[in-house]
Amino acid sequence: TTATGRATLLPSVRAFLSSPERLLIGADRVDAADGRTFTTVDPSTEEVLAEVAQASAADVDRAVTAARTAYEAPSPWSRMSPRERSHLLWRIGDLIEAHADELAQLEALDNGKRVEAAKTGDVATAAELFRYFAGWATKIEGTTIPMSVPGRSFHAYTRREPIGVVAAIVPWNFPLLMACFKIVPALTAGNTVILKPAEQTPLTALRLGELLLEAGVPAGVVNVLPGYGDTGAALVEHPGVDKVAFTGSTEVGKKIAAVASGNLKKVSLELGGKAPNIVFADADLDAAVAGAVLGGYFNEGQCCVNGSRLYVQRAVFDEVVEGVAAAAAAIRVGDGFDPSSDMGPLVSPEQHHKVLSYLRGAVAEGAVLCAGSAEPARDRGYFVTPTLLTSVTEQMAVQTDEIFGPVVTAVAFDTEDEVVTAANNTVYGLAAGVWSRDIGTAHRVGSRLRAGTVWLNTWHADDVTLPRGGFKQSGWGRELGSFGLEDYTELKTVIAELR
Ligand code: TXE
Repeated sequence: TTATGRATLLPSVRAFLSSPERLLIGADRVDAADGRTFTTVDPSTEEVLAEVAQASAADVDRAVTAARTAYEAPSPWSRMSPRERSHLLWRIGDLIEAHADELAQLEALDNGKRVEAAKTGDVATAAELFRYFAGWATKIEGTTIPMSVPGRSFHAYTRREPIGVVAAIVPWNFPLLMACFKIVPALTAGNTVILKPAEQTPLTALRLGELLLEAGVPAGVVNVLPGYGDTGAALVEHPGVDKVAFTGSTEVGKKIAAVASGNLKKVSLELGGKAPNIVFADADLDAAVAGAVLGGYFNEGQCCVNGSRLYVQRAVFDEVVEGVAAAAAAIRVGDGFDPSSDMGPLVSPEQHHKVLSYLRGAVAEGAVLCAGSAEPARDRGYFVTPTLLTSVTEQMAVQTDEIFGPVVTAVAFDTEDEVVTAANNTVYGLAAGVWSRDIGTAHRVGSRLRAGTVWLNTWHADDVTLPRGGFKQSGWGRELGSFGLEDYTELKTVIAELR
């Protein structure tokens, strides 16, 4: 393990980085069965942070056995009462909060995001998720349902039972938080979990696994298997996995759905997006500009619900574009550990290359860069400046594809019908937004947009209480809130004849 040279690193982070990053199976940190490892890199410095055990199909087998044993009666987990589970979940929330600085530093090192953003966003929300779902553990209820069979008498009711072993396959943009999006409702409902973090960002998942054991989660209830796509694929194929919960690209989501069509395990998918952000001329333009900036560049643009397509009514187009361009130009790009940075690097060389290629392609096709540049922002590290493109057509790749970087396109529109058609002209349907002072316009347009989340006069406003997920090719199922919990249960109908 190569520790990084940063002066502000906590001793606990240094200690974690200097110990071998092994798999977590049952209660044990173990090497991969075939001894393979991979490295994870600091996106600001391109330095190797750690060498991490790389799980193969043999390790997936071991983890499935551990998760299955932990699940099946009479295991401690299967015997734990809802109230005990509730208390345990709350304790984990407290433990995450107690380790907030450490987790935030690890996240910032591995992903590149600002330490402060990781602490107040990712880590704080992760802790809150445990607390919110702690309340649900004692409230997973069924219903009694009347039956009408002439001359006979019945008592029929439903039960919500855990599904079994859940494979959680997560991406690198919010590594800890996306892991918790899946682990928390899974545990609340009584499942066991095998977590496969993204190859770019395995560190906080491994640290979380340790904290869960420390909080009292029984061995085998959560296992952590770092690795690449083949590790994820082995989980999807494994007959001992009952459900796959995935967040990532639409491309991989389709592969997972195809494999699951063979073994019919339950699948929930949270996939890509290309959210339209619609500004009407009667909007509060200062708020709309601020919302477009937050919606466009939050998390270095690496967020599935970012408002990457800005549509502005023609009368205010120039004013809004100038406002967003000025704000984008003022964003200071730099190391996530430097308190003066507003935006860190992208996560990986692949993502850096992808984003710059889209920008160069758009410029070659005639798009105009009003802010930012299609060149790397620095010689070292995967930095890109926040960009705003105009003179974009609906056919350009920069307008149709999910880019996942700080890239916003701005297009002018005249009528409501025209903009609704353009906004919905995408395979994605994750998020959308409308800015207007007319509540009729805002709610009417909101109802016409085909997206799982619609923001009216705001962007990125969110809570762990609210379901989220995608229409169209943005996914299957919903996460968080009570709706999200349902996706981690099987519904059983029990019919008793009263003789
Ligand atoms: O995603 P992948 P990548 C989008 C975004 C980004 C693009 C590519 O546009 O630029 O996807 O990113 C695991 N079976 N999003 O390549 O490959 C993989 O190891 C099972 C949007 O990083 O989808 C990782 O753990 N698992 C998104 C996870 O899937 C497989 C967030 C996601 O990686 C697998 C991330 C397979 N065959 C990227 N192949 C969002 N919705 O927020 C890979 N994986």
